Amino acid sequence: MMEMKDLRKTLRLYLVTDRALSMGRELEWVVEEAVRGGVTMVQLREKDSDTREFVELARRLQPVLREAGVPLIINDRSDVALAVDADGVHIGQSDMPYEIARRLLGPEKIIGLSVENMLQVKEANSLDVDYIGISPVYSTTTKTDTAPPFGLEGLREAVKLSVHPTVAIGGMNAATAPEALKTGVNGIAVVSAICSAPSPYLAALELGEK
Ligand code: TZP
Ligand code: MG
Repeated sequence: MMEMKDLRKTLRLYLVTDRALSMGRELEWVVEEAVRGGVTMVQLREKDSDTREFVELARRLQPVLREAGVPLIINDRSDVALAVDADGVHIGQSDMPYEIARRLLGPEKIIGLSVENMLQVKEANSLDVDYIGISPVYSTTTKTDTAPPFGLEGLREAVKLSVHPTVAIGGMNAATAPEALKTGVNGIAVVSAICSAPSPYLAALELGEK
């Protein structure tokens, strides 16, 4: 476990996995390379796998992530997070309600919540979530059922309004990261810019230098 749950630094470069976008390469390899390149947090996001596969994938990632001191967050599934003793869970607005996820996971685990508009940023202020994911900053082909994008100005406003550590997601890459980070957001969450990169290692390294 992490000593402290102030995630402001840990959110700096947050890899969200997508096996379909990993160009046929093994998930473990992509994650290992990305960790070597400097990602600070990893979310296992499995939209199509069954429960057993989800658990097995999480277990396979744990040795590398533990060794590197990089937290493993499970997308959506509190049961999977508990089953593998992951560091936390990331939930969206139509997933398990935050209070229930917290009750299940206990006070020590990390819980992140996606917010899709300013009202949700405000609502999240009254929850003791560990971070919010501001989603999406830009529209992206990686996830198509998203709310209208915040854009840079919206991101800036959301960061200012939030009492929680923040991470920007949607269209984050080497070209968009510098401006996004200037808003004061604590980090960027990235799918395709790392998973689909010819070298996830170099992609992570470059994004970490922005
Ligand atoms: N949630 C909001 S946008 C998104 C998720 C999972 C996908 C981001 O993918 P990319 O490839 O980094 O734009
Ligand atoms: Mg979800």
